Amino acid sequence: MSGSSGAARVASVGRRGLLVLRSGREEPAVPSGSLMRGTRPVVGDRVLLRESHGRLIVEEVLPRGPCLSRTLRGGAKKILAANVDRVMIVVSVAAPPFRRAVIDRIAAAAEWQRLRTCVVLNKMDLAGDAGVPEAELRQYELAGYPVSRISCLTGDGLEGLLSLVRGSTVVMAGHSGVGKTSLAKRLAPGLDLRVAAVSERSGRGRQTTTAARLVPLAKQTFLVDTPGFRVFSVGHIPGEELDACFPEMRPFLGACRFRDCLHLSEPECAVKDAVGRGVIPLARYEAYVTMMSDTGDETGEG
Ligand SMILES: Nc1nc2c(ncn2[C@@H]2O[C@H](COP(=O)(O)OP(=O)(O)OP(=O)(O)O)[C@@H](O)[C@H]2O)c(=O)[nH]1
Ligand SMILES: [Mg+2]
Ligand SMILES: [Zn+2]
Repeated sequence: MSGSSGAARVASVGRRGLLVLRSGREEPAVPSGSLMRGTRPVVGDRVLLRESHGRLIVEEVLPRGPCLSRTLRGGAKKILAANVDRVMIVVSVAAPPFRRAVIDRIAAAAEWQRLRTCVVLNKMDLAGDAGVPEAELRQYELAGYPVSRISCLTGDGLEGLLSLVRGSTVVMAGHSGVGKTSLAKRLAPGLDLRVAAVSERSGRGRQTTTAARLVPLAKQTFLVDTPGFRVFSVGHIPGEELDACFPEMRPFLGACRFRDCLHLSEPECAVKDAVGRGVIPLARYEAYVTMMSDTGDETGEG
């Protein structure tokens, strides 16, 4: 028996097949032969299914909306999730320590796709010892990124987060061990996902999540849990488009002496002038300069 079985969303992609989400239920499916030669499905894709001999076959990947991507070693672009509305950048107060570079990078990748972005600072229960990087977080708030301070351990701040994501597909991204999967489990209790302690020796996460997964939270609300990484390269963003991926720089674009100014060493640069006057935070400009020489994820972690 075979027949048309309608539409679904890709929940996860494995080596041999994938899981699709249909009416809130996860079911195994395999890509059709012709699909294997064309667009490979990624998490979040909307797909058309056919049922054949009791198996679900993915016939077609529907045209993609906005995606969050990063660049791998060698320069290939990897899509973390497709058809997303929002990006949630997850960082932690401690264990692993707060690192701001990842925020600059993921935010730029999100801006490039015009995705709404927020920052989630997890492990607030550890703030007593580690302190909260308030000055840095303020810079992101001024750039237009709401910051939520939460603890997956105590549950603090989680209610507000749920109201922020309602009605959208949100992809979480951040270093290994910051608590992305813990957050997914908190927001979707009963979910069968693995969480593991951060290595005491290295202070790093253990890369517990190995593949992205689309988790239904409520009607029309989805959360994508993704594997942690060491480096989030934005080598796929063309150099001349990176300035527009920094909201603080946008008011000054077009005001430089040279129309094709990249705001590096050119004279009479309106962006560098604004940095000098303290209008654009120096750390954000430095992040821009570093990212201008991105080629790919140096560690090669997929
Ligand atoms: N103290 C504290 N620990 C937390 C909190 N949230 C998560 N953890 C712990 O942090 C460790 C890593 O959590 P995960 O949820 O696996 O982190 P992840 O970001 O999914 O990591 P990867 O899958 O490797 O990318 C686990 O031991 C969690 O129990 C929190 O709010 N406070
Ligand atoms: Mg995880
Ligand atoms: Zn300039």
